[in-house]
Amino acid sequence: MHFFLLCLLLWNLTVHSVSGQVSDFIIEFDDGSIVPTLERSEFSFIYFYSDTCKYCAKFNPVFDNLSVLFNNISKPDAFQVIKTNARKNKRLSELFKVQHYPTLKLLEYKTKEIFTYDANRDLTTLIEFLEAKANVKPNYDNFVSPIKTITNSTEFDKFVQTKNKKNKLVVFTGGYIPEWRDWEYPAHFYQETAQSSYARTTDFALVDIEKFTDSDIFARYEINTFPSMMYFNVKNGQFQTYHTTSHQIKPKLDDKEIVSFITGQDKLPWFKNTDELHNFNLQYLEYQGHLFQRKGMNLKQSDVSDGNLSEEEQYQILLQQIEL
Ligand SMILES: *[C@@H]1O[C@H](CO)[C@@H](O)[C@H](O)[C@H]1NC(C)=O
Ligand SMILES: *[C@@H]1O[C@H](CO)[C@@H](O)[C@H](O)[C@H]1NC(C)=O
Ligand SMILES: *[C@@H]1O[C@H](CO)[C@@H](O)[C@H](O)[C@H]1NC(C)=O
Ligand SMILES: CC(=O)N[C@H]1CO[C@H](CO)[C@@H](O)[C@@H]1O
Repeated sequence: MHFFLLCLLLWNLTVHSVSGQVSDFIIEFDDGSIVPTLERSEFSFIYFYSDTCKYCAKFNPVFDNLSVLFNNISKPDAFQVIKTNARKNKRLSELFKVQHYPTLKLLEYKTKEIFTYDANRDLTTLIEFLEAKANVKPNYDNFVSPIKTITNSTEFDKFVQTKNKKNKLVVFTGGYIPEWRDWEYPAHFYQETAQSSYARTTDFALVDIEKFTDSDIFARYEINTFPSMMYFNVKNGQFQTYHTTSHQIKPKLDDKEIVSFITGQDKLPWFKNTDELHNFNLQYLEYQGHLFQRKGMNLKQSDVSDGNLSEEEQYQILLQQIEL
């Protein structure tokens, strides 16, 4: 009996801490609650959806993010993001002449002015629209990112050594790299990857190199190109590196690269310790590694002419030299 109660209690706690969060911000109304819902906000951004529409399914995560960023903000009577199942609740959709789903409309309650939103349904464009039309700003404090931000080497060691049955991915990047400028955004590809099914096996972290306070891990793991990443296996402590040094020529670091890295599709070597990593890197340094630093990919740009060889040609030469 006691055991059963304990299980029930734990189950409740788990359910609340995991899935309670986003739903706290979602406001849904039906035909019976149109007036009280609409009258409490100066502006309402209304999402008309149906259960079976494909584009609604695609838009739902964006709507969730939007609700997290805008609902329950410091002036709750100024603006709200709300939704209604328009197939089941026809009163408002008939009034608003909604013919297909998803339909998004912004209502100004006092003036009864209605804007139909027909631009891209991505978060960035939506936020710009709402800032311009309803004069509201997203509240990023509402969004709880699963990505840990690491600012010093002590924190880094603590993170990678956390024993919780999950591997650890750390991305090293900086705000000066365009694709990483808005990584804190809920819809950034890194945030999405960290919230995807890979979250079951991997903990995600980020080192913003412009805010890092020491250089220990950069020296220890020979990290000198950005963006780059490392992956730590929780079971045996071994790790892999991705583009952390200039000989690992990679064009970019996006969600596809992250996924193929953590799923082992890249077939990169595992290192047991930093000596192994150092020896691995050494074989490249002995050969003309400086020739293989390429503009735009490394922190330091090489001033040595590359003789106009393509990236692939240079890499092939490099591989041949190593085999000698
Ligand atoms: C929304 O605001 C109310 C009142 O300030 C507060 O009690 C509630 O916890 C808030 N909800 C969320 C999800 O922040
Ligand atoms: C590292 O960062 C953590 C979190 O910001 C901080 O508590 C800690 O004091 C820092 N340690 C050092 C050695 O700077
Ligand atoms: C190499 O590139 C430079 C500048 O882009 C060009 O002037 C030169 O003719 C090229 N050399 C060869 C061998 O293609
Ligand atoms: C609260 C939140 O951030 N929700 C969603 C944001 O968008 C991503 C992907 O689009 C979803 O995975 C999140 O659940």
